[in-house]
Amino acid sequence: MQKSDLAGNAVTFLHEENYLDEFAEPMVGASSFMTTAGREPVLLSGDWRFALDPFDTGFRQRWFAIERDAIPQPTDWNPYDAEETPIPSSLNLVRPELHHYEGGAWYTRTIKDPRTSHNQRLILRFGAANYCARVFLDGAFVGRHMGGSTPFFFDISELIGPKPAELMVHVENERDPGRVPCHHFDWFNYGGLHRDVALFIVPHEHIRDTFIHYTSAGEIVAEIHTSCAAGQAKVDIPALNLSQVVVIKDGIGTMRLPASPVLWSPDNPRLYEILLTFGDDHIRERIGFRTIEISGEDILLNGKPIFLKGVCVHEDDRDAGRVTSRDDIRRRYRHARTLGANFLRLAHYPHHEWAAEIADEEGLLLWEEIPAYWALDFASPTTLADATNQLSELILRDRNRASVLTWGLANETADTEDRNAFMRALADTGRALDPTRPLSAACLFNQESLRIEDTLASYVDIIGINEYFGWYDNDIADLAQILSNYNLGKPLVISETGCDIVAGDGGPATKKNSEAFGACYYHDQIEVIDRYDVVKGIVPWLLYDFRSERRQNPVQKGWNRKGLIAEDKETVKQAFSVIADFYRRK
Ligand code: GCB
Repeated sequence: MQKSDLAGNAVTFLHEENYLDEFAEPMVGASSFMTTAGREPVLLSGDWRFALDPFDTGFRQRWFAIERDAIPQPTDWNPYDAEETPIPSSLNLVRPELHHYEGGAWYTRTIKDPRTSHNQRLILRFGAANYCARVFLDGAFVGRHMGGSTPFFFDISELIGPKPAELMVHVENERDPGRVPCHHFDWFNYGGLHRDVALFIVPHEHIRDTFIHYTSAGEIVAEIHTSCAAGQAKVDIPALNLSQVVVIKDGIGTMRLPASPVLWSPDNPRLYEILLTFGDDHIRERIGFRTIEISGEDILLNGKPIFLKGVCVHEDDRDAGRVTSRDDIRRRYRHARTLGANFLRLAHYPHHEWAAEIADEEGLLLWEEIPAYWALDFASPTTLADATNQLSELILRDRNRASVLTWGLANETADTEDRNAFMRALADTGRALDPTRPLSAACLFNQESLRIEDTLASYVDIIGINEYFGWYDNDIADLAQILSNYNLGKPLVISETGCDIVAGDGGPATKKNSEAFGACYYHDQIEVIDRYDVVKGIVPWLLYDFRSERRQNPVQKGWNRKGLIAEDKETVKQAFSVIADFYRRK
Protein backbone atom coordinates (compact mmCIF):
# COMPACT_ATOMS: atom_id res chain seq x y z
CA MET A 1 0.00 0.00 0.00
CA GLN A 2 1.23 3.44 -0.91
CA LYS A 3 2.33 5.64 1.99
CA SER A 4 0.37 8.87 2.19
CA ASP A 5 1.79 12.38 2.32
CA LEU A 6 -0.64 13.07 5.14
CA ALA A 7 1.18 11.11 7.80
CA GLY A 8 3.15 7.96 8.26
CA ASN A 9 0.13 6.09 9.48
CA ALA A 10 -2.15 7.09 6.60
CA VAL A 11 -2.71 5.31 3.29
CA THR A 12 -3.03 7.31 0.07
CA PHE A 13 -5.99 5.60 -1.47
CA LEU A 14 -8.03 5.45 1.71
CA HIS A 15 -7.32 8.77 3.34
CA GLU A 16 -6.46 11.38 0.76
CA GLU A 17 -9.38 13.28 -0.67
CA ASN A 18 -7.71 15.28 -3.41
CA TYR A 19 -7.49 12.27 -5.70
CA LEU A 20 -9.40 13.99 -8.54
CA ASP A 21 -7.21 17.09 -8.72
CA GLU A 22 -4.81 15.62 -11.24
CA PHE A 23 -7.68 14.65 -13.57
CA ALA A 24 -9.19 18.08 -14.10
CA GLU A 25 -6.96 19.45 -16.88
CA PRO A 26 -6.76 19.41 -19.82
CA MET A 27 -10.45 20.03 -20.28
CA VAL A 28 -11.39 19.50 -23.92
CA GLY A 29 -14.17 21.43 -25.58
CA ALA A 30 -15.21 23.27 -28.70
CA SER A 31 -11.66 24.40 -29.51
CA SER A 32 -10.73 20.80 -30.38
CA PHE A 33 -13.72 20.34 -32.69
CA MET A 34 -13.00 18.63 -36.00
CA THR A 35 -15.48 18.13 -38.83
CA THR A 36 -16.21 14.49 -39.66
CA ALA A 37 -18.23 15.28 -42.80
CA GLY A 38 -17.50 12.60 -45.35
CA ARG A 39 -14.69 11.11 -43.24
CA GLU A 40 -14.64 7.36 -42.63
CA PRO A 41 -14.82 6.49 -38.93
CA VAL A 42 -13.07 3.50 -37.41
CA LEU A 43 -15.92 2.67 -35.05
CA LEU A 44 -15.07 1.48 -31.58
CA SER A 45 -18.57 0.09 -31.06
CA GLY A 46 -19.22 -3.30 -29.53
CA ASP A 47 -18.38 -4.80 -26.18
CA TRP A 48 -16.19 -2.83 -23.80
CA ARG A 49 -15.06 -4.04 -20.40
CA PHE A 50 -17.03 -2.40 -17.68
CA ALA A 51 -17.01 -1.69 -13.94
CA LEU A 52 -19.36 0.33 -11.82
CA ASP A 53 -17.50 2.67 -9.48
CA PRO A 54 -19.83 4.51 -7.10
CA PHE A 55 -17.03 5.25 -4.60
CA ASP A 56 -14.37 6.48 -7.06
CA THR A 57 -12.20 3.55 -6.07
CA GLY A 58 -10.77 3.52 -9.60
CA PHE A 59 -9.29 6.98 -9.13
CA ARG A 60 -8.10 6.29 -5.60
CA GLN A 61 -6.49 2.97 -6.54
CA ARG A 62 -5.48 4.12 -10.03
CA TRP A 63 -7.23 1.35 -11.93
CA PHE A 64 -6.38 3.11 -15.18
CA ALA A 65 -2.67 2.43 -14.55
CA ILE A 66 -3.00 -1.34 -14.11
CA GLU A 67 -0.84 -2.99 -16.73
CA ARG A 68 -1.86 -6.20 -18.40
CA ASP A 69 1.37 -7.96 -17.44
CA ALA A 70 1.48 -6.69 -13.88
CA ILE A 71 -1.94 -7.10 -12.37
CA PRO A 72 -1.61 -6.24 -8.68
CA GLN A 73 -2.76 -8.83 -6.19
CA PRO A 74 -5.11 -8.41 -4.55
CA THR A 75 -6.97 -6.03 -6.86
CA ASP A 76 -10.45 -4.56 -6.59
CA TRP A 77 -10.79 -4.51 -10.36
CA ASN A 78 -9.06 -6.23 -13.21
CA PRO A 79 -9.73 -4.30 -16.42
CA TYR A 80 -8.51 -7.24 -18.52
CA ASP A 81 -10.79 -9.76 -16.95
CA ALA A 82 -14.03 -7.88 -16.44
CA GLU A 83 -17.63 -8.15 -17.44
CA GLU A 84 -18.59 -6.55 -20.72
CA THR A 85 -21.15 -4.00 -21.80
CA PRO A 86 -22.12 -2.80 -25.28
CA ILE A 87 -21.13 0.65 -26.53
CA PRO A 88 -23.01 2.79 -27.30
CA SER A 89 -25.45 2.18 -24.47
CA SER A 90 -27.39 3.90 -21.72
CA LEU A 91 -25.87 2.49 -18.57
CA ASN A 92 -29.18 2.51 -16.69
CA LEU A 93 -30.81 0.09 -19.12
CA VAL A 94 -28.02 -2.41 -19.43
CA ARG A 95 -28.97 -4.25 -16.24
CA PRO A 96 -32.18 -3.82 -14.21
CA GLU A 97 -30.31 -3.08 -10.97
CA LEU A 98 -28.65 -0.05 -12.60
CA HIS A 99 -31.95 1.62 -13.42
CA HIS A 100 -31.61 4.54 -11.01
CA TYR A 101 -27.82 4.56 -10.80
CA GLU A 102 -26.16 7.98 -10.83
CA GLY A 103 -22.42 7.92 -10.47
CA GLY A 104 -19.20 6.76 -12.07
CA ALA A 105 -18.36 3.77 -14.23
CA TRP A 106 -15.27 2.63 -16.14
CA TYR A 107 -15.30 1.54 -19.77
CA THR A 108 -12.19 -0.10 -21.20
CA ARG A 109 -11.09 -1.57 -24.49
CA THR A 110 -7.95 -2.19 -26.49
CA ILE A 111 -7.33 -0.04 -29.57
CA LYS A 112 -4.83 -0.29 -32.36
CA ASP A 113 -3.35 2.54 -34.35
CA PRO A 114 -4.98 2.22 -37.80
CA ARG A 115 -2.68 4.73 -39.51
CA THR A 116 -0.73 3.73 -42.55
CA SER A 117 1.54 6.76 -42.92
CA HIS A 118 3.64 8.99 -40.67
CA ASN A 119 1.98 12.04 -42.14
CA GLN A 120 -1.39 11.19 -40.59
CA ARG A 121 -2.96 12.26 -37.34
CA LEU A 122 -5.25 10.14 -35.23
CA ILE A 123 -8.29 11.76 -33.68
CA LEU A 124 -10.43 10.03 -31.06
CA ARG A 125 -14.03 11.22 -31.14
CA PHE A 126 -16.77 10.63 -28.60
CA GLY A 127 -20.28 11.30 -29.94
CA ALA A 128 -21.40 12.10 -26.37
CA ALA A 129 -20.90 10.87 -22.81
CA ASN A 130 -23.19 11.87 -19.97
CA TYR A 131 -21.99 13.92 -18.11
CA CYS A 132 -18.32 14.12 -17.23
CA ALA A 133 -15.86 11.88 -19.08
CA ARG A 134 -12.20 11.34 -18.18
CA VAL A 135 -10.11 9.58 -20.80
CA PHE A 136 -6.94 7.55 -20.20
CA LEU A 137 -4.70 5.90 -22.76
CA ASP A 138 -2.19 3.29 -21.61
CA GLY A 139 -2.44 4.61 -18.07
CA ALA A 140 -1.90 8.27 -18.97
CA PHE A 141 -4.62 10.85 -18.39
CA VAL A 142 -5.57 12.37 -21.75
CA GLY A 143 -8.27 14.83 -20.74
CA ARG A 144 -11.74 15.55 -19.45
CA HIS A 145 -15.00 16.71 -21.02
CA MET A 146 -18.13 18.12 -19.43
CA GLY A 147 -21.63 18.09 -20.90
CA GLY A 148 -23.67 15.04 -21.81
CA SER A 149 -24.88 15.58 -25.38
CA THR A 150 -22.18 17.01 -27.62
CA PRO A 151 -19.14 15.47 -29.33
CA PHE A 152 -15.57 15.87 -28.12
CA PHE A 153 -12.19 15.07 -29.58
CA PHE A 154 -8.67 14.10 -28.55
CA ASP A 155 -5.68 14.17 -30.85
CA ILE A 156 -3.92 10.97 -29.78
CA SER A 157 -1.41 10.91 -32.65
CA GLU A 158 1.58 11.03 -30.34
CA LEU A 159 0.07 9.04 -27.50
CA ILE A 160 -0.25 5.70 -29.21
CA GLY A 161 2.60 3.49 -30.35
CA PRO A 162 2.86 0.39 -32.53
CA LYS A 163 1.56 -1.87 -29.76
CA PRO A 164 -2.18 -2.13 -28.93
CA ALA A 165 -3.13 0.47 -26.32
CA GLU A 166 -5.65 0.35 -23.48
CA LEU A 167 -8.32 3.02 -23.80
CA MET A 168 -10.10 3.66 -20.50
CA VAL A 169 -12.92 6.07 -20.01
CA HIS A 170 -14.50 7.04 -16.74
CA VAL A 171 -17.98 8.51 -17.18
CA GLU A 172 -20.15 9.85 -14.39
CA ASN A 173 -23.67 11.24 -14.50
CA GLU A 174 -24.07 12.81 -11.08
CA ARG A 175 -26.69 15.52 -10.90
CA ASP A 176 -25.18 18.73 -9.63
CA PRO A 177 -26.55 22.27 -9.14
CA GLY A 178 -23.53 23.67 -11.03
CA ARG A 179 -24.05 21.59 -14.15
CA VAL A 180 -26.05 22.19 -17.33
CA PRO A 181 -28.73 20.92 -16.75
CA CYS A 182 -28.62 21.36 -13.00
CA HIS A 183 -29.75 18.69 -10.51
CA HIS A 184 -33.42 19.12 -11.30
CA PHE A 185 -34.98 18.45 -14.70
CA ASP A 186 -37.92 16.64 -16.25
CA TRP A 187 -36.30 13.81 -18.16
CA PHE A 188 -34.31 10.69 -17.35
CA ASN A 189 -30.69 11.06 -16.35
CA TYR A 190 -29.31 8.25 -18.52
CA GLY A 191 -25.57 7.77 -17.96
CA GLY A 192 -22.79 6.27 -20.00
CA LEU A 193 -21.30 6.41 -23.48
CA HIS A 194 -24.57 6.73 -25.32
CA ARG A 195 -23.20 7.64 -28.76
CA ASP A 196 -20.51 6.16 -30.98
CA VAL A 197 -16.85 6.34 -30.09
CA ALA A 198 -14.63 6.38 -33.17
CA LEU A 199 -11.15 7.01 -34.49
CA PHE A 200 -10.54 9.26 -37.48
CA ILE A 201 -7.38 9.34 -39.55
CA VAL A 202 -6.64 12.73 -41.08
CA PRO A 203 -3.64 14.17 -42.89
CA HIS A 204 -1.33 16.21 -40.69
CA GLU A 205 -2.61 19.36 -42.38
CA HIS A 206 -6.37 19.09 -42.55
CA ILE A 207 -9.68 20.88 -42.57
CA ARG A 208 -10.84 21.42 -39.01
CA ASP A 209 -14.18 22.91 -39.71
CA THR A 210 -16.38 24.52 -42.36
CA PHE A 211 -19.33 26.89 -42.28
CA ILE A 212 -21.30 26.85 -45.52
CA HIS A 213 -24.46 28.84 -46.07
CA TYR A 214 -26.48 30.83 -48.56
CA THR A 215 -27.24 34.54 -48.26
CA SER A 216 -30.29 36.55 -49.28
CA ALA A 217 -27.96 38.39 -51.70
CA GLY A 218 -27.74 35.10 -53.63
CA GLU A 219 -24.23 34.04 -52.61
CA ILE A 220 -22.86 30.75 -51.40
CA VAL A 221 -20.46 31.43 -48.55
CA ALA A 222 -17.98 28.80 -47.42
CA GLU A 223 -15.71 29.51 -44.50
CA ILE A 224 -12.92 26.97 -44.13
CA HIS A 225 -10.83 26.53 -40.99
CA THR A 226 -7.63 24.52 -41.24
CA SER A 227 -5.19 22.95 -38.82
CA CYS A 228 -2.30 24.99 -40.22
CA ALA A 229 -1.94 28.68 -40.83
CA ALA A 230 -1.60 28.92 -44.60
CA GLY A 231 -2.37 27.03 -47.79
CA GLN A 232 -4.95 26.68 -50.51
CA ALA A 233 -8.26 24.91 -50.26
CA LYS A 234 -10.61 24.06 -53.09
CA VAL A 235 -14.39 24.00 -53.11
CA ASP A 236 -16.29 22.04 -55.76
CA ILE A 237 -20.05 21.94 -56.19
CA PRO A 238 -20.42 19.62 -59.19
CA ALA A 239 -24.19 20.02 -59.64
CA LEU A 240 -23.75 23.79 -59.93
CA ASN A 241 -20.60 23.56 -62.04
CA LEU A 242 -18.76 25.60 -59.46
CA SER A 243 -15.15 25.20 -58.51
CA GLN A 244 -13.19 27.76 -56.57
CA VAL A 245 -9.77 28.00 -54.94
CA VAL A 246 -9.77 29.53 -51.46
CA VAL A 247 -6.63 31.04 -49.99
CA ILE A 248 -6.08 30.14 -46.34
CA LYS A 249 -4.43 32.74 -44.15
CA ASP A 250 -4.10 32.52 -40.38
CA GLY A 251 -5.94 29.21 -40.50
CA ILE A 252 -9.06 30.51 -42.23
CA GLY A 253 -10.26 31.19 -45.76
CA THR A 254 -13.62 32.38 -47.07
CA MET A 255 -15.29 31.86 -50.43
CA ARG A 256 -18.24 33.97 -51.60
CA LEU A 257 -19.75 32.97 -54.91
CA PRO A 258 -22.93 34.23 -56.60
CA ALA A 259 -25.09 31.20 -57.37
CA SER A 260 -28.68 30.24 -58.07
CA PRO A 261 -29.16 26.82 -56.52
CA VAL A 262 -32.58 25.25 -56.12
CA LEU A 263 -33.47 26.43 -52.64
CA TRP A 264 -33.98 23.93 -49.85
CA SER A 265 -37.41 23.94 -48.21
CA PRO A 266 -39.71 21.44 -46.51
CA ASP A 267 -41.49 21.01 -49.87
CA ASN A 268 -38.28 20.43 -51.77
CA PRO A 269 -35.38 19.46 -49.51
CA ARG A 270 -32.77 19.68 -52.25
CA LEU A 271 -29.22 18.97 -51.08
CA TYR A 272 -26.00 19.65 -53.00
CA GLU A 273 -22.84 17.67 -52.63
CA ILE A 274 -19.86 19.88 -51.85
CA LEU A 275 -16.32 18.58 -52.05
CA LEU A 276 -13.64 20.39 -50.09
CA THR A 277 -9.98 19.70 -50.62
CA PHE A 278 -7.00 20.90 -48.62
CA GLY A 279 -3.75 19.22 -49.61
CA ASP A 280 -4.31 15.51 -49.03
CA ASP A 281 -7.45 16.11 -47.03
CA HIS A 282 -10.84 15.62 -48.69
CA ILE A 283 -14.18 16.11 -47.04
CA ARG A 284 -17.69 15.93 -48.40
CA GLU A 285 -20.70 17.90 -47.21
CA ARG A 286 -24.33 17.75 -48.29
CA ILE A 287 -25.74 21.22 -48.06
CA GLY A 288 -29.22 22.66 -48.48
CA PHE A 289 -29.17 26.29 -49.57
CA ARG A 290 -31.85 28.45 -48.03
CA THR A 291 -32.24 31.65 -46.06
CA ILE A 292 -33.88 32.27 -42.71
CA GLU A 293 -34.69 35.81 -41.70
CA ILE A 294 -36.78 37.55 -39.12
CA SER A 295 -38.95 40.41 -40.34
CA GLY A 296 -40.98 42.04 -37.60
CA GLU A 297 -43.18 39.31 -36.20
CA ASP A 298 -42.57 36.96 -39.13
CA ILE A 299 -40.13 34.13 -39.68
CA LEU A 300 -39.10 34.10 -43.34
CA LEU A 301 -37.86 30.98 -45.08
CA ASN A 302 -36.40 31.87 -48.48
CA GLY A 303 -38.02 35.29 -48.12
CA LYS A 304 -41.54 34.01 -47.42
CA PRO A 305 -43.36 33.92 -44.07
CA ILE A 306 -43.66 30.44 -42.63
CA PHE A 307 -45.93 29.09 -39.89
CA LEU A 308 -44.20 26.50 -37.76
CA LYS A 309 -46.43 23.48 -37.38
CA GLY A 310 -44.35 21.80 -34.78
CA VAL A 311 -43.98 19.03 -32.30
CA CYS A 312 -41.45 18.62 -29.48
CA VAL A 313 -39.54 15.38 -29.02
CA HIS A 314 -37.09 13.97 -26.47
CA GLU A 315 -34.28 11.62 -27.47
CA ASP A 316 -35.64 8.80 -25.37
CA ASP A 317 -36.46 5.19 -26.00
CA ARG A 318 -38.16 2.68 -23.75
CA ASP A 319 -35.56 0.01 -24.53
CA ALA A 320 -32.45 1.95 -25.54
CA GLY A 321 -32.70 5.09 -23.38
CA ARG A 322 -30.67 7.92 -24.90
CA VAL A 323 -29.18 5.65 -27.56
CA THR A 324 -30.77 6.36 -30.89
CA SER A 325 -30.48 5.06 -34.43
CA ARG A 326 -31.18 6.35 -37.90
CA ASP A 327 -34.29 4.16 -37.97
CA ASP A 328 -35.53 5.62 -34.69
CA ILE A 329 -35.05 9.14 -36.03
CA ARG A 330 -36.76 8.30 -39.31
CA ARG A 331 -39.72 6.87 -37.39
CA ARG A 332 -39.88 10.10 -35.36
CA TYR A 333 -39.98 12.13 -38.56
CA ARG A 334 -42.53 9.84 -40.17
CA HIS A 335 -44.84 10.42 -37.23
CA ALA A 336 -44.16 14.16 -37.33
CA ARG A 337 -45.05 14.28 -41.02
CA THR A 338 -48.21 12.23 -40.47
CA LEU A 339 -49.13 14.87 -37.91
CA GLY A 340 -48.65 17.45 -40.67
CA ALA A 341 -45.64 19.01 -38.92
CA ASN A 342 -42.90 20.94 -40.69
CA PHE A 343 -40.93 21.65 -37.51
CA LEU A 344 -39.56 19.82 -34.48
CA ARG A 345 -38.21 21.15 -31.25
CA LEU A 346 -35.43 18.76 -30.18
CA ALA A 347 -35.86 19.04 -26.42
CA HIS A 348 -33.98 19.78 -24.18
CA TYR A 349 -30.35 19.06 -25.11
CA PRO A 350 -28.48 18.41 -28.35
CA HIS A 351 -29.82 15.26 -29.98
CA HIS A 352 -27.65 12.97 -32.12
CA GLU A 353 -26.17 14.70 -35.19
CA TRP A 354 -28.13 12.27 -37.35
CA ALA A 355 -31.29 14.13 -36.31
CA ALA A 356 -30.27 17.24 -38.26
CA GLU A 357 -28.72 15.26 -41.12
CA ILE A 358 -31.92 13.30 -41.66
CA ALA A 359 -34.08 16.41 -41.21
CA ASP A 360 -32.01 17.97 -44.01
CA GLU A 361 -32.88 15.02 -46.23
CA GLU A 362 -36.52 14.89 -45.26
CA GLY A 363 -37.29 18.61 -45.26
CA LEU A 364 -38.10 19.25 -41.61
CA LEU A 365 -37.12 22.39 -39.73
CA LEU A 366 -35.55 22.14 -36.29
CA TRP A 367 -35.15 24.05 -33.05
CA GLU A 368 -31.98 22.71 -31.45
CA GLU A 369 -31.10 23.64 -27.90
CA ILE A 370 -28.79 23.20 -24.94
CA PRO A 371 -30.03 22.14 -21.49
CA ALA A 372 -29.94 25.63 -19.94
CA TYR A 373 -33.09 24.58 -18.16
CA TRP A 374 -34.85 25.86 -15.00
CA ALA A 375 -32.57 26.83 -12.08
CA LEU A 376 -28.97 26.76 -13.30
CA ASP A 377 -26.31 28.34 -11.10
CA PHE A 378 -26.32 31.47 -13.23
CA ALA A 379 -23.83 33.27 -10.96
CA SER A 380 -21.17 30.62 -11.49
CA PRO A 381 -18.47 31.28 -14.13
CA THR A 382 -17.89 27.52 -14.34
CA THR A 383 -21.53 26.89 -15.20
CA LEU A 384 -21.41 29.63 -17.83
CA ALA A 385 -18.22 28.15 -19.30
CA ASP A 386 -19.92 24.75 -19.46
CA ALA A 387 -23.07 26.11 -21.13
CA THR A 388 -21.01 28.20 -23.54
CA ASN A 389 -19.00 25.15 -24.49
CA GLN A 390 -22.09 23.00 -25.02
CA LEU A 391 -23.65 25.68 -27.23
CA SER A 392 -20.40 26.06 -29.17
CA GLU A 393 -20.03 22.32 -29.70
CA LEU A 394 -23.63 22.08 -30.89
CA ILE A 395 -23.30 25.00 -33.31
CA LEU A 396 -19.98 23.78 -34.71
CA ARG A 397 -21.46 20.33 -35.19
CA ASP A 398 -24.70 21.37 -36.91
CA ARG A 399 -24.37 24.85 -38.41
CA ASN A 400 -24.10 23.40 -41.93
CA ARG A 401 -27.55 21.83 -41.63
CA ALA A 402 -30.27 23.63 -43.57
CA SER A 403 -32.90 22.10 -41.32
CA VAL A 404 -31.69 23.96 -38.23
CA LEU A 405 -33.83 27.06 -38.07
CA THR A 406 -32.86 28.32 -34.63
CA TRP A 407 -30.57 27.73 -31.66
CA GLY A 408 -32.51 27.57 -28.40
CA LEU A 409 -30.61 29.18 -25.55
CA ALA A 410 -32.79 28.38 -22.57
CA ASN A 411 -35.96 26.87 -21.22
CA GLU A 412 -38.04 28.47 -18.43
CA THR A 413 -35.29 30.27 -16.57
CA ALA A 414 -36.14 32.87 -13.92
CA ASP A 415 -35.58 36.53 -14.72
CA THR A 416 -32.70 37.54 -12.43
CA GLU A 417 -29.66 39.74 -13.00
CA ASP A 418 -27.36 36.73 -12.90
CA ARG A 419 -29.52 34.88 -15.39
CA ASN A 420 -29.56 37.89 -17.68
CA ALA A 421 -25.79 38.33 -17.67
CA PHE A 422 -25.46 34.59 -18.34
CA MET A 423 -27.89 34.67 -21.24
CA ARG A 424 -26.35 37.80 -22.75
CA ALA A 425 -23.03 35.97 -22.82
CA LEU A 426 -24.61 32.87 -24.35
CA ALA A 427 -26.36 34.95 -26.99
CA ASP A 428 -23.03 36.62 -27.86
CA THR A 429 -21.45 33.20 -28.32
CA GLY A 430 -24.35 32.03 -30.48
CA ARG A 431 -24.21 35.08 -32.72
CA ALA A 432 -20.42 34.98 -33.03
CA LEU A 433 -20.41 31.33 -34.13
CA ASP A 434 -23.45 31.66 -36.33
CA PRO A 435 -24.66 35.11 -37.35
CA THR A 436 -27.04 33.54 -39.89
CA ARG A 437 -29.63 32.01 -37.58
CA PRO A 438 -32.11 33.48 -35.14
CA LEU A 439 -31.73 32.65 -31.48
CA SER A 440 -34.72 31.54 -29.46
CA ALA A 441 -35.70 30.70 -25.89
CA ALA A 442 -38.72 29.44 -24.01
CA CYS A 443 -39.36 32.56 -21.93
CA LEU A 444 -41.59 33.03 -18.94
CA PHE A 445 -44.72 35.17 -18.87
CA ASN A 446 -45.92 37.16 -15.91
CA GLN A 447 -48.77 35.19 -14.37
CA GLU A 448 -50.47 38.32 -13.03
CA SER A 449 -50.10 40.88 -15.79
CA LEU A 450 -50.45 38.11 -18.41
CA ARG A 451 -47.69 39.66 -20.45
CA ILE A 452 -44.33 38.37 -21.58
CA GLU A 453 -42.06 40.50 -19.45
CA ASP A 454 -39.09 38.14 -19.28
CA THR A 455 -35.89 40.14 -19.97
CA LEU A 456 -34.58 37.18 -21.95
CA ALA A 457 -37.09 38.04 -24.68
CA SER A 458 -34.95 41.07 -25.52
CA TYR A 459 -31.85 38.92 -26.18
CA VAL A 460 -33.40 36.44 -28.60
CA ASP A 461 -35.04 36.73 -32.02
CA ILE A 462 -37.83 34.19 -31.64
CA ILE A 463 -39.77 34.25 -28.41
CA GLY A 464 -41.16 30.98 -27.16
CA ILE A 465 -43.62 30.52 -24.33
CA ASN A 466 -44.47 27.20 -22.77
CA GLU A 467 -48.08 27.31 -21.66
CA TYR A 468 -50.31 24.66 -20.17
CA PHE A 469 -53.66 26.46 -19.85
CA GLY A 470 -56.23 23.77 -19.27
CA TRP A 471 -53.66 21.56 -17.52
CA TYR A 472 -51.34 23.14 -14.89
CA ASP A 473 -53.09 26.51 -15.32
CA ASN A 474 -56.83 26.45 -15.41
CA ASP A 475 -58.15 29.44 -17.20
CA ILE A 476 -57.65 29.25 -20.95
CA ALA A 477 -59.02 32.82 -21.16
CA ASP A 478 -55.64 33.85 -19.70
CA LEU A 479 -53.93 32.45 -22.78
CA ALA A 480 -56.11 34.65 -24.98
CA GLN A 481 -55.14 37.59 -22.78
CA ILE A 482 -51.41 36.88 -23.11
CA LEU A 483 -51.74 36.66 -26.87
CA SER A 484 -53.79 39.82 -27.17
CA ASN A 485 -51.32 41.68 -24.94
CA TYR A 486 -48.39 40.61 -27.08
CA ASN A 487 -46.51 43.57 -28.51
CA LEU A 488 -42.83 42.64 -28.54
CA GLY A 489 -42.47 42.97 -32.30
CA LYS A 490 -40.70 39.63 -32.76
CA PRO A 491 -42.04 36.22 -33.81
CA LEU A 492 -43.90 34.45 -31.02
CA VAL A 493 -44.07 30.67 -30.89
CA ILE A 494 -45.96 28.46 -28.44
CA SER A 495 -42.88 26.40 -27.70
CA GLU A 496 -44.80 23.86 -25.54
CA THR A 497 -48.37 23.01 -24.69
CA GLY A 498 -49.81 19.69 -23.59
CA CYS A 499 -51.30 17.48 -20.92
CA ASP A 500 -50.74 13.98 -19.58
CA ILE A 501 -52.87 11.45 -21.44
CA VAL A 502 -52.92 7.74 -20.71
CA ALA A 503 -53.11 5.83 -23.97
CA GLY A 504 -56.28 3.75 -24.03
CA ASP A 505 -58.01 5.58 -21.15
CA GLY A 506 -61.56 5.70 -22.49
CA GLY A 507 -62.89 7.97 -19.72
CA PRO A 508 -64.99 11.06 -20.46
CA ALA A 509 -63.57 14.46 -21.38
CA THR A 510 -64.08 15.60 -17.80
CA LYS A 511 -61.64 12.97 -16.51
CA LYS A 512 -58.04 14.16 -16.44
CA ASN A 513 -55.62 11.83 -18.28
CA SER A 514 -58.32 10.34 -20.48
CA GLU A 515 -57.92 10.34 -24.25
CA ALA A 516 -61.08 12.46 -24.57
CA PHE A 517 -59.67 14.99 -22.08
CA GLY A 518 -56.51 15.25 -24.19
CA ALA A 519 -58.48 15.78 -27.38
CA CYS A 520 -60.57 18.51 -25.71
CA TYR A 521 -57.45 20.16 -24.31
CA TYR A 522 -56.01 20.58 -27.79
CA HIS A 523 -59.37 21.68 -29.25
CA ASP A 524 -59.47 24.48 -26.69
CA GLN A 525 -55.86 25.43 -27.27
CA ILE A 526 -56.25 25.55 -31.05
CA GLU A 527 -59.47 27.52 -30.81
CA VAL A 528 -57.62 30.29 -28.93
CA ILE A 529 -54.27 30.19 -30.70
CA ASP A 530 -55.79 30.22 -34.17
CA ARG A 531 -57.45 33.57 -33.40
CA TYR A 532 -54.14 35.37 -32.94
CA ASP A 533 -51.98 36.12 -35.95
CA VAL A 534 -49.08 37.02 -33.70
CA VAL A 535 -48.52 33.32 -33.12
CA LYS A 536 -46.05 32.10 -35.73
CA GLY A 537 -45.86 28.53 -34.62
CA ILE A 538 -47.08 25.96 -32.16
CA VAL A 539 -45.05 23.08 -30.82
CA PRO A 540 -47.17 20.62 -28.82
CA TRP A 541 -45.44 18.89 -25.91
CA LEU A 542 -44.73 16.24 -27.29
CA LEU A 543 -44.49 13.39 -29.79
CA TYR A 544 -43.84 10.39 -27.49
CA ASP A 545 -44.23 9.67 -23.79
CA PHE A 546 -40.80 9.71 -22.15
CA ARG A 547 -39.15 8.51 -18.98
CA SER A 548 -38.86 10.99 -16.15
CA GLU A 549 -37.86 9.98 -12.63
CA ARG A 550 -39.58 12.95 -11.00
CA ARG A 551 -42.99 11.79 -12.30
CA GLN A 552 -44.18 9.25 -9.79
CA ASN A 553 -47.96 9.51 -9.43
CA PRO A 554 -49.97 6.32 -10.04
CA VAL A 555 -50.65 7.32 -13.64
CA GLN A 556 -47.15 8.43 -14.51
CA LYS A 557 -45.10 5.72 -12.75
CA GLY A 558 -41.80 7.24 -13.86
CA TRP A 559 -43.07 8.52 -17.22
CA ASN A 560 -44.15 11.90 -18.53
CA ARG A 561 -47.30 10.98 -20.46
CA LYS A 562 -47.82 14.10 -22.54
CA GLY A 563 -46.95 12.22 -25.71
CA LEU A 564 -49.34 12.27 -28.64
CA ILE A 565 -48.09 8.70 -29.03
CA ALA A 566 -47.38 6.30 -26.16
CA GLU A 567 -43.90 5.13 -25.14
CA ASP A 568 -44.16 2.11 -27.46
CA LYS A 569 -43.89 4.69 -30.29
CA GLU A 570 -46.90 3.02 -31.93
CA THR A 571 -50.06 3.66 -29.98
CA VAL A 572 -51.43 6.94 -31.27
CA LYS A 573 -53.62 8.91 -28.85
CA GLN A 574 -56.80 10.75 -29.90
CA ALA A 575 -55.18 14.17 -29.42
CA PHE A 576 -52.89 13.41 -32.36
CA SER A 577 -55.71 13.72 -34.87
CA VAL A 578 -56.93 17.00 -33.35
CA ILE A 579 -53.58 18.57 -34.09
CA ALA A 580 -53.31 16.82 -37.46
CA ASP A 581 -56.69 18.35 -38.47
CA PHE A 582 -55.49 21.78 -37.43
CA TYR A 583 -52.21 21.45 -39.32
CA ARG A 584 -54.07 20.31 -42.43
CA ARG A 585 -56.23 23.42 -42.28
CA LYS A 586 -53.45 25.83 -41.43
C1 GCB B 1 -42.34 22.21 -19.25
C2 GCB B 1 -40.93 21.82 -19.49
C3 GCB B 1 -40.81 20.40 -19.97
C4 GCB B 1 -41.69 19.51 -19.12
C5 GCB B 1 -43.12 19.93 -19.35
C6 GCB B 1 -44.14 19.12 -18.53
O1 GCB B 1 -42.69 23.35 -19.22
O2 GCB B 1 -40.27 22.70 -20.36
O3 GCB B 1 -39.47 19.99 -19.93
O4 GCB B 1 -41.50 18.16 -19.39
O5 GCB B 1 -43.26 21.27 -18.99
O6 GCB B 1 -44.51 18.03 -18.92
O7 GCB B 1 -44.55 19.63 -17.49
